[in-house]
Amino acid sequence: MDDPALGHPLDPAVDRARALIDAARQIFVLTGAGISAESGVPTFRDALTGLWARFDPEELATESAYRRQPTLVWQWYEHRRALVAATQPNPAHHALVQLAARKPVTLVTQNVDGLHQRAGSEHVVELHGNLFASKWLDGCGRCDTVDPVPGEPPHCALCGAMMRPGVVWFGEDLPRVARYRAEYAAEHCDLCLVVGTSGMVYPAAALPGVAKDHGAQVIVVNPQPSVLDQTADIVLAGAAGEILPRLWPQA
Ligand code: BJW
Repeated sequence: MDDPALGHPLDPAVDRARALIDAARQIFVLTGAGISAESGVPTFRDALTGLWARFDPEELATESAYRRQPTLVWQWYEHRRALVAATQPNPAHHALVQLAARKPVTLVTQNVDGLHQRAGSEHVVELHGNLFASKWLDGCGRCDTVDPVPGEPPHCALCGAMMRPGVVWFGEDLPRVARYRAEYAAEHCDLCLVVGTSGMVYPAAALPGVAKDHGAQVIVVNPQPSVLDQTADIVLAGAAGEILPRLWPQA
C-alpha cells in the first residue's frame, strides 16, 4: 500500500498533465472502450474480459460475417444494447463534461455506447457509429416498414432487405463528416488527450500522431501499456475514472 505521506507515485506526472491542460487553448480528446470499462461495458481486446476474448472479431464485426450469420450477429448486438442500456456514465465521462465547460474541446470517440452523451457531453464525434442506431443493408430506397421479430434482424416489408447495426465494421469507411471533424481537431489542437484505447484500430489510432506532428502535446491515460505510449509526452498509467477527475477542477 502507498504511504500517504509519500504521495501517489503518479503525482508528478499528474501535476505535469494538469499544467499542460491548464495552458492548453484547444484540446482534442480521443476516447476508446477503456473509458467505459468502469461503467461495466466490456472493452474489446482486454485478455480476459474483452468482448473478443471468446469471439473472433472477423466472425462478428464485418459485413460478410453479418451476411453469413445475420441472426447470430444481430443477437450479439441486441445483447450489447441491453448491457449498455443498464449501465451509467462513470466519473471519467462526467469529468470530460467539466473539461468542456472550462476549455474549447473536441471530443472524438471510437465508442458506440453513447455514454459520453448520457453524461452530458455535446457535439460528440462518433467515429464508429452508435450501437442504438440501425440502417438498411441493400435497401430498396423506399424501405420504411419493418416487422420486427425479437432476436431476428428486422426486414423491410416491401423488398425484404435486412436492417443492420449502425456501427462501422472492419473494412468499412468511417462516417465522412465524423472523420473530417476528427482530423481537423487533431490538426488544430495544442493538446491531445487519449483515454482508454489500445491504439490498434485505424484510422482512429493515427490521430494522436497527427496531433503530435502538428505540434500538440499528447497525454495518454491507460492502466496498461499501449502502442500510443510512444507518441505520448505524458503517460498516466491508471484508470480513467480515477485519473481524469484529478486533472482539472470538478464543479
Ligand atoms: C482502460 C481502462 C480504464 C481498460 N481506464 N483505460 C492501417 C493499418 C492497418 C490496418 C488498417 C489501416 N487502416 C485501416 C485498416 C483496417 C482496419 C484496422 O484498423 N485493422 C486493425 C485491427 C489492424 N480498419 C478499418 O477497417 C476501419 N475502416 C477503414 O479504415 O476503412 C478504409 C479501409 C478499409 C480497409 C483497409 C484500408 C482502409 C474501420 C474500423 C472499424 C472498427 N470497428 C470496431 C467495431 C465497432 C462496432 C462494434 O462495437 O461492434 O470499433 S472494432 C473495435 O475496436 C471498435 C472500437 O471502437 C475499436 C477500437 O478499440 P478500443 O476502443 O481501442 O478498445 P480496446 O479493447 O482495443 O482497448 C481498450 C483499452 O482500454 C486497452 O488499452 C485497456 O488497457 C484500456 N483500459 N480499462 C482507461 N479503466
